[in-house]
Amino acid sequence: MTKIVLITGATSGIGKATALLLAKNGYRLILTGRRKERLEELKKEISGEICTLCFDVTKSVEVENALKSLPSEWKNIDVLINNAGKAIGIDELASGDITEWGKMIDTNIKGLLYVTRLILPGMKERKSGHIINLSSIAGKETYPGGSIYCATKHAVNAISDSMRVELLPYSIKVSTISPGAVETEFSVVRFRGDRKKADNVYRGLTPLYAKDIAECIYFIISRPENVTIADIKVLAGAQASARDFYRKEK
Ligand code: 8X3
Repeated sequence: MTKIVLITGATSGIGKATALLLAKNGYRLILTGRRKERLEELKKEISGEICTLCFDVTKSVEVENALKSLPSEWKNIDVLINNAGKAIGIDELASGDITEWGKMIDTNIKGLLYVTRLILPGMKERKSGHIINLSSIAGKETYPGGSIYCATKHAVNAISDSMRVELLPYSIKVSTISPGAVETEFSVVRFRGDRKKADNVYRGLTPLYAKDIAECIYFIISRPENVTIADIKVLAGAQASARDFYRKEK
């Protein structure tokens, strides 16, 4: 039977690239995001069986109402890809903005929890399912100016590792993917819209692209039943850690 995959944050970057690749490979997709117009555009762009749901992962009531509104033929979600996430700012803790901290914590940790909590009961009942949580190299390392973002991604790993044990008796797999430097809107958001600063992150090197991560996600979810990919750490070719890059300056 064709699997149903729900992707959060599907309207851009890794979420969108994953939606395009999975649609091509015949999955039925529930694409979710905050921006209704972008969801509508995406639906037109993708051929295949698509259902869209507009909600903000940080608002638990919105998440609950949206998931409850799914038509019965879309309710049995086989794969959940918790992709929605962001970094805002690269400030040292002493000068950090409390509102921005809240947005990162609410999206990257609470949002993932709100969505997962509502999808798990069905998976447990059916004794099958797969959760893929988007972590980051920032979930394995830390760097100056990254305290809150790194903390949220370390939390994603802790939640994923705990869930993997809790869900063993239900044959529900839990995977994380930990990308390094991927060129998406991520850096533009991190630098609060300053494209020059965002471009500087990838200066002198070829970064990862969203489709590279989408391919890893497709690999993770298409393994046979006897294989669980617990985590994939994927770096750009010219990257050795969160802070080590080999840049070819012009
Ligand atoms: C994004 C990777 O290195 O900018 O998750 O934190 S990094």
